[in-house]
Amino acid sequence: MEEKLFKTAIVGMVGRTNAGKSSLVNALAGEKVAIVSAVEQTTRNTNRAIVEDDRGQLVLLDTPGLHKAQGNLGKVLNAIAR
Ligand SMILES: Nc1nc2c(ncn2[C@@H]2O[C@H](COP(=O)(O)OP(=O)(O)O)[C@@H](O)[C@H]2O)c(=O)[nH]1
Ligand SMILES: [Mg+2]
Repeated sequence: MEEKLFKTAIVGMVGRTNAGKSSLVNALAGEKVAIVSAVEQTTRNTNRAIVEDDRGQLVLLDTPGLHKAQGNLGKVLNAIAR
């Protein structure tokens, strides 16, 4: 029996707010899986997108990103990203 190597990687998107993380995830996925917005802190949970081709698989985790938390929403979003 032939054994085939399956490559997979998990990629965390942890750039600053409004850096274009969700836009990149959507572009790589080829469809809209994450909300893109000029309003900061629109991504409030960790969206997952899976991109596959014959080289392997990427699991993209789009997070709210890390930022200097001001108030409770910011703290919760940082915790989700971490
Ligand atoms: N000029 C420019 N704007 C971008 C680019 N990528 C995303 N944006 C815009 O930047 C804003 C924030 O994008 P988003 O993907 O939501 O950023 P996130 O907060 O890091 O997820 C949106 O208004 C996007 O349309 C880019 O490559 N160039
Ligand atoms: Mg986002």
